[in-house]
Amino acid sequence: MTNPTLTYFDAPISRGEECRLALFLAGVPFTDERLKPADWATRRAASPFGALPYFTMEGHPVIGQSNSILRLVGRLYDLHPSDPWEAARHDALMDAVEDLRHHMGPLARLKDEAEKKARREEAAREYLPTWAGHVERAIGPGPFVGGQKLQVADLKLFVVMGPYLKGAIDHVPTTVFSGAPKLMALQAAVARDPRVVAWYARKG
Ligand SMILES: N[C@@H](CCC(=O)N[C@@H](CS)C(=O)NCC(=O)O)C(=O)O
Repeated sequence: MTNPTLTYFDAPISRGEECRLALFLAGVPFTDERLKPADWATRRAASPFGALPYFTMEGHPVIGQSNSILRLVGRLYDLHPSDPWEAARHDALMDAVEDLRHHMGPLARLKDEAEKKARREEAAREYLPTWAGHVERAIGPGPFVGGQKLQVADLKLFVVMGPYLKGAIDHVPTTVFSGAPKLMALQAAVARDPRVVAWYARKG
């Protein structure tokens, strides 16, 4: 049996990185397939949903959609709740991360720099703090979504927050989520998990 493969762009970010982290934390040996843009152009048509990431395991259909991959890995390797209601609470937070990406992604692609600045500043005042407030109320006692256990929903929240906290999103201050202390604590708890530290040390 060959190792499963996670296919994504050659970048330590976003939907692909959260799936890689989930597989690494699960202790699953996997092929970390990283595509260059030119490779993607030739692979897109054959990929599920015409998008990355996707997950390939011998004997099973290819799985697309980051949240479906995370739920699958979580169920297979005990990183997602088995109770349906608790799982739905985690799923809702993972869907909320996708909401954020769908709101902010188009702003990154704006060609007019003045418009991009204005729209991102507006998001920093309104959308992002409001989003963080909703997530904050859904987290529970913490530090993780499921209490003491780090699971795939935590990885997704951790990955989406990274570029904002590093100041990589121009015109959005690094304090944009500071009004959500439980969310900030969750991000910090994931960052210091020894397996997460090991993943980033391994990547150099
Ligand atoms: N709903 C999908 C969205 C996938 C998506 O938009 N992926 C982006 C990368 S993060 C992509 O494939 N972009 C390249 C393209 O659309 O050609 C998911 O959660 O996986």
